[in-house]
Amino acid sequence: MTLIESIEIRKILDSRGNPTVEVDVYTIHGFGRAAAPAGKSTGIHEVKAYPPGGIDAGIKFLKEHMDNFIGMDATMQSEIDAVLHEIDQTPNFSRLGGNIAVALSLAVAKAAASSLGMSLYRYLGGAYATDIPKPVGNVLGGGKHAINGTSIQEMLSAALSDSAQDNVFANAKVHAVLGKKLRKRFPDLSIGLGDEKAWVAPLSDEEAVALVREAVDEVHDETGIEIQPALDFAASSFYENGKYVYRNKTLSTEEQIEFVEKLVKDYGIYIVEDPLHEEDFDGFAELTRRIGHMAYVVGDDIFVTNTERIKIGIDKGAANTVLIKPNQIGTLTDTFRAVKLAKEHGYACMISHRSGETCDTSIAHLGVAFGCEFIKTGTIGGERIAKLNELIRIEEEIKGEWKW
Ligand code: 2PG
Ligand code: MG
Repeated sequence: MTLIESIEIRKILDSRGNPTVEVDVYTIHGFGRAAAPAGKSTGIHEVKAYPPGGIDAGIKFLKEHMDNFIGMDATMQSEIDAVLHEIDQTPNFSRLGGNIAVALSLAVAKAAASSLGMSLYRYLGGAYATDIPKPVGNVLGGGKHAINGTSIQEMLSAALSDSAQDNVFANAKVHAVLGKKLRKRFPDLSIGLGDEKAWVAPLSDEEAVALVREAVDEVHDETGIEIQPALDFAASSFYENGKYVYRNKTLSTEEQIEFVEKLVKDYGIYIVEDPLHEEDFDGFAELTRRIGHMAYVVGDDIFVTNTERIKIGIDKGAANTVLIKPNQIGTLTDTFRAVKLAKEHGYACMISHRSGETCDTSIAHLGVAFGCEFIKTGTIGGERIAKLNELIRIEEEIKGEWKW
């Protein structure tokens, strides 16, 4: 029933118009399809998305090794993921490509779930996986995701009610309210959207943070839902020669820590991601000492969903939350191990999309299955709402079963 009969791989478009991979896995009684996303502000320690010859070379490599997977049991996820490592034979998927590995790995899990007649979140998480992560959505930004935006890559809205549906709508409302504010402030400019459909406007970082705080508060007043602002600095992308180079200022590490601390205190920032560059475990630890009691300090590029790097962070007290991106590490099993390690040490987890996406909904299921506290996956846009709407469906299914 769950034996793999055949696998297909193809190139499809992602939300930036670039090629990405989609994998189909057929079992005797089931089918799973998954596509890989693509990062732009990628961490240097992520696995390689594709081998040196690019996406086509990766697809060719998988096709040459496809026989290894045929006849395997799709429910033996860790064995399948071990075969992905075996055929690649490098520590960072530089022959197969992590994006190809992750698409296959996720498609296998979906095929297994489908063969058993189960939803992916239920198959992976079991009967008690009933908590829905709080959605955190990008509403204003810049960095590598937009031309002429803020230096801070993402300013986000985190809606925190008990209803995933209300939260999803609240974040979308913050996006809309912010749009109106920007049009009023810049009547003669056409305000654009970045890669994740967050607004892009000629504001300084401080002005932008203040505006997001205002929008969040307005939507809170209107809906009664608790909503807090969040930031993803993606600080590695503007770290040059030991300094943080903003459009209007250049900061040393100590000054950057002070700046982040001040923003958190002045604007009640609830979540701060990648406030320092990806090798600065000590800086992360110092900042966590200062603000860890009042904010989630999230490691993305510094941890890259990699247990070896998360371990270093745990030992040093760097951050208190791990960003989880399956394609940073290449397989579902490695992703699960990262979540497990984080949770064992009291770290929270935020599962995340990438800036280049497809309509694949896997991360909505993984977020519930793995008990992640947060899911970061935008507020609007087809490839973002695919996941948000899936979250609403999952919530409906869970609430239908759990009447108390
Ligand atoms: C991030 C992500 C997603 P990218 O930095 O957290 O928002 O961006 O996919 O470009 O790495
Ligand atoms: Mg990030």
